[in-house]
Amino acid sequence: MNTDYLRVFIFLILFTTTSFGGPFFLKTALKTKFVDNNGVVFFFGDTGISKSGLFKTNGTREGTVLIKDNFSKAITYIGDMIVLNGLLYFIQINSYQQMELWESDGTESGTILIKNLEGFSMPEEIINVNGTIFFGSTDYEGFYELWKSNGTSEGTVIVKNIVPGDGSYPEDLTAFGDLLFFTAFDEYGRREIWKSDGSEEGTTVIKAISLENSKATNLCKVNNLVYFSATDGTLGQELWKTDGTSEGTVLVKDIYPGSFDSYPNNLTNVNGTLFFTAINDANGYELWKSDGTSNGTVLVKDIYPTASVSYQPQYLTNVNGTLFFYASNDVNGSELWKSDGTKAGTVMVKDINPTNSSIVSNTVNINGILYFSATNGSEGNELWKSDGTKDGTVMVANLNPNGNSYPAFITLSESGILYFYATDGTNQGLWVDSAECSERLWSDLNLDCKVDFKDFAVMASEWMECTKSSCN
Ligand SMILES: [Ca+2]
Ligand SMILES: [Ca+2]
Ligand SMILES: [Ca+2]
Ligand SMILES: [Ca+2]
Repeated sequence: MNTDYLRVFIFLILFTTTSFGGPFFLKTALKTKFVDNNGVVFFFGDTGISKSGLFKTNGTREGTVLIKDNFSKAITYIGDMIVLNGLLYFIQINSYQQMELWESDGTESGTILIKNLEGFSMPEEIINVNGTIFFGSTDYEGFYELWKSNGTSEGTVIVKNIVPGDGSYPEDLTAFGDLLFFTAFDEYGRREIWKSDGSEEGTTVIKAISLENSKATNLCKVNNLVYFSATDGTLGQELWKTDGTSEGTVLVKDIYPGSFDSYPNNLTNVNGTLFFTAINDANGYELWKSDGTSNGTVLVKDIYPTASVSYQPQYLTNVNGTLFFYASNDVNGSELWKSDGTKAGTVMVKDINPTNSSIVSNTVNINGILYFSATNGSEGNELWKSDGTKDGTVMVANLNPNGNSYPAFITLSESGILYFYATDGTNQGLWVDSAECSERLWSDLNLDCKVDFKDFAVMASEWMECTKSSCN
């Protein structure tokens, strides 16, 4: 037997007997979101000291490929990323502290700078409205305004200089059919609700709700309406709705009667019903729902049965028609709850941390299962999942046996592989959980659920990588 084959044989004998299940570490990565493009996931990985590059992965080590290195010699800040028509769009800050809009088709030559936007104010979000991407950016005077791009340099332009000589600071970007709804300051310093068709003349205030400042915020599209929080100057910050017309922009309900604010927040569409949190005198901060009418806007349940305590329910997430959220009662601390919209159907899923609160966050619906980060009080902040039952609410893995793994950016790719950011105490970056392998074989280096000669090729290439450069 050839000595190479003998080595492979020994290698396979050594490792096929050892296996473990659950997520595994794939690549050191920046703490930015993972964006799926038809089963291939884009992310920013580490390529050296203070250097990063754009990678793509299919969830295997051999399928994890550097697309383009060295966007910036300094630490790179990556803003929001979206995929549109098979192309990745992202904003990064270059080494001159200027924002740049980039596009990538997944190849190095196809990863191109669309436009240097020059300003430094990083937008929180890029959104797609019917094939046009919208984002906030600094204009040539250095003020933050609404921009759009069609993927070309000439087509990347300011939509409207809403407040010349100052910024309008667009926020709450929301797609509404062919239109963008958003909030922005007008020239009088009032934050109002706006709409835009992408043209300068087609970018207008929908309704100036208050002569002072309507403080419009928290937009959420449900069916053919956008709900939001605003004040008319008399009734305080309350729930409003709009169909995009001035006359169709009306108060839904004065939840905290009179000039007091109910501060509608966490607006979430659950299969056509709006859920949100609001405060009033009788109940404190609680879970509400609305069908768009005043009578149909009701408290779902007074979970913390005193008015004075204001633990606001958080992380409202639609999981195939069931609302999951994080809320506090007077017995269990803050824990995972679910609601079908009825009082009786609003229940704590599980007291995950029996001695304290479970610090639920990063909630996401993955094919009808809620994935989230939480702590049970003894094993640290780890990846959990829930099917809505007590027994079906379990820790996926204790990735960091000596502390917190802090899972974040939990993303399902179209190929059914779960990607997330976490640390096991040593390896910080991209972790993978593939549903395809019922159990993970330790020597399955290319992560195809089999141990064979392909794994030896991965081992050999990693060994060669390490001999030509300094691995430690
Ligand atoms: Ca009020
Ligand atoms: Ca209460
Ligand atoms: Ca608890
Ligand atoms: Ca742990």
